[in-house]
Amino acid sequence: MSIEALLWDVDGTLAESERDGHRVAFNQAFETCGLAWRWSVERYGELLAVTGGRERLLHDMTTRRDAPALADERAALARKVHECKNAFYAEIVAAGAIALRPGVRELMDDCRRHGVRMGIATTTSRSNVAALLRAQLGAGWQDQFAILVCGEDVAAKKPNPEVYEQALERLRIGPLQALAIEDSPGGVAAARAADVPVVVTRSVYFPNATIDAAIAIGPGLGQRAGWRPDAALAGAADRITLEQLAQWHAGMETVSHFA
Ligand code: XBP
Ligand code: MG
Repeated sequence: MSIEALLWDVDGTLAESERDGHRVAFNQAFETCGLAWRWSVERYGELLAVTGGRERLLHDMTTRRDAPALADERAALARKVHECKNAFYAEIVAAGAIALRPGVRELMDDCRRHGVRMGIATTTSRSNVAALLRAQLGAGWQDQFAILVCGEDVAAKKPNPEVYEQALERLRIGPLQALAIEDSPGGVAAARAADVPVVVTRSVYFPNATIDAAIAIGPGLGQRAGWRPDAALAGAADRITLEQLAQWHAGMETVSHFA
C-alpha cells in the first residue's frame, strides 16, 4: 500500500517553535499580565509533557503558591495569558524568527510533485499554525494542505488519537494509507493509537526520548545520516525524500521499537 497522505505535526516537527517561540511568548505574556512567573528552557521542557499551551499553564499553576486559589479564577487567568501568548507568538513568527526545519520544504515539494496530499495534524491553536505557515510558506499556504486539524477541532489533545482520527476521516483514507511525521512521544502515541504509521524527526526537546513503534527515527529530515533504519535509498539526496519515506512505509510490517 502506498502513501496517500502525509500528516504533519507542527511544533517541533515543522519548526523548532517551542523553545524560541511559544516559551518566549509565554514569558512575554506573563510580564504583560503582571505575573512574576518565567519559564526557563529546562522548565519548559518538563512542561511539554502536558500538551496544549493553556493546559500546560494550568498544570504549572498547580505548583505555584501565588496562583489564584479558585478553579474559575485560574481558568480565566489561563485563558487571558494564553490569548496574550498567542499574540506575542504571532509577532515572533511573523518576523521570521522561527524557520522551517531543514528538509521540510523539500519534502513538501516532493509531495506536490508526486501528488501525495498533505495534512496538518496538530493540537496547537489554529491561529499559531496560520501565523507560522503564512510567514514561512506565504499567503497561499493553506492551498498546500488538503486538510487542517488543529487544537480547536478536538475534544482531547494529543496523546489522544482524535486529531489523527479526524484527519483520516476528512481525507477519506485508512490509517495505513497515511504517514505521520512527529517529534514527541505524545505525538507518536496519538498517531499510533489511531493506527497511523509514524516517522520521528527528533527535536531539541526530545533528543533521546524513548519512542515506541515508529517505522523510522532520525535526527531530522534534512540529513540522511543517523537514521534507523538506514536512509540508504540509492541515488537519494542528502535528506529524507518522499521516495525514502515510501520505502520505509512499504516495509512497515517490520515496525521497530526504538529505545
Ligand atoms: C504542541 C503543543 C502546543 C504548543 C503550544 O502541539 O502541545 O500546545 O506547545 O501551542 P503539536 P498552543 O506538537 O501537536 O503541534 O498554545 O496553541 O496550545
Ligand atoms: Mg510536536
